[in-house]
Amino acid sequence: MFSLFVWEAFRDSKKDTKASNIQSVEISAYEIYQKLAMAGVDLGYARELVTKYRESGNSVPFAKWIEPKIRCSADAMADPLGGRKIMLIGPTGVGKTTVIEKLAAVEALWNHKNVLLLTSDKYRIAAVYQLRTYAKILGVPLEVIFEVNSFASVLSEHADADLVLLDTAGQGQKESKNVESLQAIHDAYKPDAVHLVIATNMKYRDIVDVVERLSVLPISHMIFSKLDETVSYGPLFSVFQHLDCPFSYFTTGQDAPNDIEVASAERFANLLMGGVGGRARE
Ligand SMILES: Nc1nc2c(ncn2[C@@H]2O[C@H](COP(=O)(O)OP(=O)(O)OP(=O)(O)O)[C@@H](O)[C@H]2O)c(=O)[nH]1
Ligand SMILES: [Mg+2]
Repeated sequence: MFSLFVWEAFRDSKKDTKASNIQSVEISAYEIYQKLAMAGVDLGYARELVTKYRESGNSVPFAKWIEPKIRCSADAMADPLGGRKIMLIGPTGVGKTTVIEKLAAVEALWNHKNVLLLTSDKYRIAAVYQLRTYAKILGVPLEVIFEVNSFASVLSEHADADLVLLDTAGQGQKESKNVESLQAIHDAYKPDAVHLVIATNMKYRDIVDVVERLSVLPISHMIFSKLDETVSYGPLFSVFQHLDCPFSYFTTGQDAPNDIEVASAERFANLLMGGVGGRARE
């Protein structure tokens, strides 16, 4: 399949490429396409990228060329949190609560911020218990939001909080009611940033479906969790075709607070070209 594509895509280039360069250009384009395809990048998108890369003159390695196309908080020198009031949304089980725990630990312990934890995931007693235990260990307050109209009083009670992190219940694939209640929570909370958490081991079609359903909310950032649980990062990269907002964080394991890093394009480009997704510093 690949060789057929390579032949068709690069056949015409032979006409205007010096004979001595043909071999290396073709092999490199072939390898890049193959790596993108192996990583699970949407094939049409992979073809488009390789063609554009060739048109750019191949003056830098592909991984470097693609970096500016991967919008990440670390590269923009932007605050990855995106403000004071943060809201996390995403499908069930992707790691939202774990991200909240990691961010709370990093910001409270390392950056000495007054952190307030909120959760609107009131139905799952075990989930609230888990977050409450963690909040106690960190010595930060946790408030459970039972009604959307309690946001105003809770926020004014904790007006001294430098950072407010709101955890929400997971969104099942087919529950439109949940999206409506999430919207009501958003409107009452009025967050500065909405981070959509996507797990790297999700299927591309499911990611697109989640993005489409949850796009009724003003998603400002994407967090990619469970980088350690896959070797194909292409579906995540293809998300840029559907949602134009930066990656804020990557998570690389279950260990809080260690397994979280601010997203960088260099890291992601490396993963896309066959790197491994465990902790960056190991
Ligand atoms: N391997 C790995 N596991 C993770 C990572 N982040 C979270 N997990 C695990 O994924 C499972 C689900 O994590 P949660 O944080 O409860 O996920 P959630 O999105 O809050 O789930 P719901 O509230 O049920 O929607 C837990 O077992 C976590 O330890 C990660 O980066 N890597
Ligand atoms: Mg949770």
